[in-house]
Amino acid sequence: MKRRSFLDRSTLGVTSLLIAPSILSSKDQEHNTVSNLNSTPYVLSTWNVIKANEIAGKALDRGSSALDAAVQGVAYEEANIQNTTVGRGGSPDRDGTVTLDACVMNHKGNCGAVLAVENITHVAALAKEVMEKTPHVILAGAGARQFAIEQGYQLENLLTEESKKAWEKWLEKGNYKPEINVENHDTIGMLCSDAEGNLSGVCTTSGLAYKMKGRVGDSPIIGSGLYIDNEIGGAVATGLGEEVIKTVGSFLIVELMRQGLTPQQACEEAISRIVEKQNGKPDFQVAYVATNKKGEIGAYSIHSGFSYTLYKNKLNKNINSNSVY
Ligand code: SD4
Repeated sequence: MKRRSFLDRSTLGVTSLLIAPSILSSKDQEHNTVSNLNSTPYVLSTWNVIKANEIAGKALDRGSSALDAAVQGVAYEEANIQNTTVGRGGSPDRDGTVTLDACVMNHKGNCGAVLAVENITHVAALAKEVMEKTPHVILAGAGARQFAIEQGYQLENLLTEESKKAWEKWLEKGNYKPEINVENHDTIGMLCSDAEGNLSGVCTTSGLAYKMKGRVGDSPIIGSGLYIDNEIGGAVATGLGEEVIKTVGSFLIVELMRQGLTPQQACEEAISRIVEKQNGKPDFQVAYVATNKKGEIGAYSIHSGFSYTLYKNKLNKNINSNSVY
C-alpha cells in the first residue's frame, strides 16, 4: 500500500477500516486471510533463522514464557559464527572491534538494553538481566561489559578469522563507507506469543558493518528496533538503523495497530514514512515484522529480498516477504 492510498483510506476513519473490509486492497485482503493465526504460541522472526525460531517455538510448546523463549532462540544465532550480523562472528566496526547491541521487552512493558558491548556473545540475555537485576533500562559500552562480568559471563574474542579477513578487505577500499545494503542483513528481531497469549520480543545485532566506533543503531533502542504492548501487539525492525530511529518505527507500528490498522497495514505505513523522506526508492533496506493480539502478522520492506520465519503449531517456515514498497 502506498502512502497516498493509506491517507485516502484513513480519511474514512479507523472504524470504517474495521467494519468495511471491502475497502481494503486485494493485497491486504489476501494477507489478512493467510495471516490469521488466531492461536498461540507462535514465534515470528526477521530473516531466515529457522533454527533459532525452532528453539524458541519448542521452548514455548514446553510452556516457556515468551521472553525466555525468545532469548533462548536468538542465543543460537548469537553463537553462530557463520552469521556475520549477530553475536560472535559479527562484522567489526571500522577499527576492527566487534560491538554488539540488543534489547528485550516483555508483556508487562518492562525492557532492558545493552549498547556497544565488547567481548560478550549473549547480549540478548544480558539485556534481560539489565531489565531484571538493575534499576535501569540501558547499559552501554564498558559499563555493560562490566555488568556482564559481574553476572558471570565469559569474555570472548568475538572477531573470527573470517570477519577479520572481510574487514581487512574492506579497509583496502580506502574510502569510509559503512556497509549496509539490500542483502547485508540478518539482525534478529524475534516476537514470541506464549501459551498464555503474552507477547514479548528481542532484537540482537552486531549492527552496521564497519560502523564508526561507538555507533549504535535502532536494534537496542526501545520503540525503534523493538516495541511491545501486550494489549495491542509487537513490532521489530531490521535494516538501516538510522532511518528506523528517525521514525521510531516499531513504536509507530504498534500505535498504528492501536488505531485499528492490521499488522500488515501498519508495517506498510511505517515503511512509507521512511521512503517518502528520500525522494524515491532509497538504496538501503529497512524491513519490519509485526503481530497483533489476534495473532495476525504483517511484514513489509523497502526492497525485495526480505524474508521472515514463522513457527506455529510445530510448523516452522521461512517465508519470502514479497510485500515491498
Ligand atoms: C543497525 N538495524 O544496527 C541494524 C542493522 C541490521 O541486519 O538490521 N542489520 O542499524
